[in-house]
Amino acid sequence: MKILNTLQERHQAGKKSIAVLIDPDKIDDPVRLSNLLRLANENCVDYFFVGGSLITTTNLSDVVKQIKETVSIPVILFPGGSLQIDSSADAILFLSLISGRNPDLLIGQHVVAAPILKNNRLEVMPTGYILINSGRTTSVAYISNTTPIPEDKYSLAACTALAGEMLGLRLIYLDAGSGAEREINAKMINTVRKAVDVPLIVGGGINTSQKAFNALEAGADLIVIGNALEKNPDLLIEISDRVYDWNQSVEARK
Ligand code: 1GP
Repeated sequence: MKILNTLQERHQAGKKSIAVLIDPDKIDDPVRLSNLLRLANENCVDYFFVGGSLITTTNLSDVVKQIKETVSIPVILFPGGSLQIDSSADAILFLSLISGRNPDLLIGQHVVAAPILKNNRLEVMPTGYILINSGRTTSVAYISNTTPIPEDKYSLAACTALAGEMLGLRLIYLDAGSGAEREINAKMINTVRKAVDVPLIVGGGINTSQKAFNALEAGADLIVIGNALEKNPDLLIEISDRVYDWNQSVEARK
């Protein structure tokens, strides 16, 4: 089954998922990556996101290859630009940065990437990407040359997501940016959740299991954890326990 369909089914059933974000730039040691892969595998992580807003190294393919050779968890590219395409992954978030007004990231890069994607087997997942202000300027805000939506402008974010859904985007990704000072607040997640029917991805600054739980409770379908695992890989155990408990309680209510 396609990943998009799985996410839609899980969303409709009220079940939650976890993605671990791997930024190839931060993987300087294959041993560290294999430890993270083992931990992810043992803790029922649903997806790997691979990418970053600025990749300065050339090891994207090596990272994807190592994941594919080690575990059967699907790899979804989370590209910072049209150069970050690797056909050995399973899928790609085809991101349109709809919170910004940078035409290159709304449609320009997509025109360059489309013929490449047409000719390979990656599942293309059309995604409305919405940046929310989270304190100090994040790499993604700087590199994308866009202004994130202020964190208390709930209806602005909701209307942005709604417009994305009406344009046919199949996922909405609310991102505070990697290593964000503040994660996206529950009211913001909940307001956007109520505005759209598509699955909602939430990430940026989730560095405790309580923050992960808050995001799930507010309506996130898939939470993305990256930075925090660099310092504390065992956080994944705590977060996956909470997601497991959540999904068990959904099963028990059936
Ligand atoms: C960033 O949403 C992702 O785009 C994950 O953020 O690295 O802060 O977990 P963190």
